[in-house]
Amino acid sequence: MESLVYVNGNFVPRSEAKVSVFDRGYLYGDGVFEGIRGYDGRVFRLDQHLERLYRGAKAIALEVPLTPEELRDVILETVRRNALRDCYVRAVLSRGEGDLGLDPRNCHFPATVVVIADTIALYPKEVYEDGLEVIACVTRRNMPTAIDPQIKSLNYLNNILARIEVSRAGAHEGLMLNQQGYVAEATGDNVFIWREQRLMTPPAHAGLLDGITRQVVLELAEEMDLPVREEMFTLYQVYSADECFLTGTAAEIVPVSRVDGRVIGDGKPGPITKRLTARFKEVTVTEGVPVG
Ligand code: PXG
Repeated sequence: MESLVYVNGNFVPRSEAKVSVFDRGYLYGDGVFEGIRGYDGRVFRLDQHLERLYRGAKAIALEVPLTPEELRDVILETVRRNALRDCYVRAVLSRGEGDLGLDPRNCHFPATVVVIADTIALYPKEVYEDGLEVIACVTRRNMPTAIDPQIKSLNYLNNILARIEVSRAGAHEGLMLNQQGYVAEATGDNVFIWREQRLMTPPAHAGLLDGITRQVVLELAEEMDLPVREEMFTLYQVYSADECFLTGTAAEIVPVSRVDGRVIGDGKPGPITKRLTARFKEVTVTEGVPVG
């Protein structure tokens, strides 16, 4: 059966789920989005995702026609109508349909609201056992003084350019450095290293998306009494780390086995990565908002 997609107030079959070619999301990447996961009939960290989405909308001066509570209900309803227990939800807000020209005042309709509930598998299953092959990308993370990476905007071209480098190198993922050359994040995930008995991840002001999975891992590390630092680090510190892993809603926690050909630790998921992954699995199936 075809999946149902929420488009501006209606649930329509996937093949009929369409927005105008005059939509500013399509014309200019003028909008924001979220990727959210459902586990065993519960939507994980739904309120944090909604907060980030509405903060991003505010930052780009996009007026959302639904309140966060209404959109929350729409997301849960979309999952329910598709009878999915494990899923990936994409919520997309674009400024809407209008005449050509950059000025948002050319926009005559309310913002476009789309909610898709589907499934996602970002990496092949083996990499969760064997680890990812990662490269450092030449494309830098865009500066916070341009589009702030905290805004999960529909402009992902910078990250897509980095992702093209990754595919051309035959790797699984890529690290993106900030303008100063410090490691910021991966193309669609955050990065952690375990080094000198400390867990480290770059701080949000390094110019990265403050990922919700990143926040969960920081909470779990604290709960497990692991020493944690949000601190800038260089590729040297990644190459010489004992463990490295990436985090993201789609990726979850995924071990890294090699970076630019350097084997991380013994090339297998390390004990800290494994412990965090095990705890992460527990919280994802127990703490989300029940779909009902
Ligand atoms: N950094 C970037 C640049 C991202 O886009 C993350 C980190 C992880 O954040 P969360 O909140 O998910 O822990 C993201 C997440 C997709 C897709 O296709 C989206 C992301 C990652 C991978 C795939 O929807 N964004």
